[in-house]
Amino acid sequence: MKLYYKPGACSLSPHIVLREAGLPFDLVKVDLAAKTLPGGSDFRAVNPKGQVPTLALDEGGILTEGAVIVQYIADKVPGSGLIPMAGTMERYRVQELMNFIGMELHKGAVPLFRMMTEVVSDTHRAFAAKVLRGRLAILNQQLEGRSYLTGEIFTVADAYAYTVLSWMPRINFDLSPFPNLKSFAERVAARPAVQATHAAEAR
Ligand SMILES: N[C@@H](CCC(=O)N[C@@H](CS)C(=O)NCC(=O)O)C(=O)O
Repeated sequence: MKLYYKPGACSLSPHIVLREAGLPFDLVKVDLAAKTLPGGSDFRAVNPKGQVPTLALDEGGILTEGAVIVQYIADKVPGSGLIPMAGTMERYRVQELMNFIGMELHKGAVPLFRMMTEVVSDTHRAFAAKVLRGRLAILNQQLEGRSYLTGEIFTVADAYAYTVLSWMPRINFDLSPFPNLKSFAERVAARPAVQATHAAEAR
């Protein structure tokens, strides 16, 4: 497998999951602004969406959409705990969380990034921040009395939530009203696979 990524972007989540799963993979850094690959070729020839994460599969073809990519990876290592078995209620709970993280948190944070300053009005920005605060309060509540989002086992939903939370300093979003989110982010950051992921993306 080959993961197309941009350091610190939402591709961090499948990158973490690949390392947690212990599977072999290659990394390809994408210049998202120019939509080019190392060497200068057009990234859109690989993925017409021009977005990371993109996973090139061993059997050929690509898989896109981070919330689906992480399930594909985790299903390759049954028993890793990264995702409950398909068809179980526990699986739907993880999917419910990932949909919430993707639709409400990931996309909800986008208007707050500095690169959006010219296209997002102050009113829109203030509204987006208010909505995001409310959604983060829900995630904070979900973590009450738990180490990870579904309990004591690290799943793909935790990798995605951690990725989105890692953007909060960059968008000047104060997490101090959410102590469970802060301790969760620290707990995930301390995992050896997560540290290895950050080290690889810093190279
Ligand atoms: N729906 C996609 C969204 C992925 C996404 O937003 N990727 C961003 C980086 S975090 C990106 O590639 N942005 C460049 C672009 O959209 O042109 C997913 O969930 O994987």
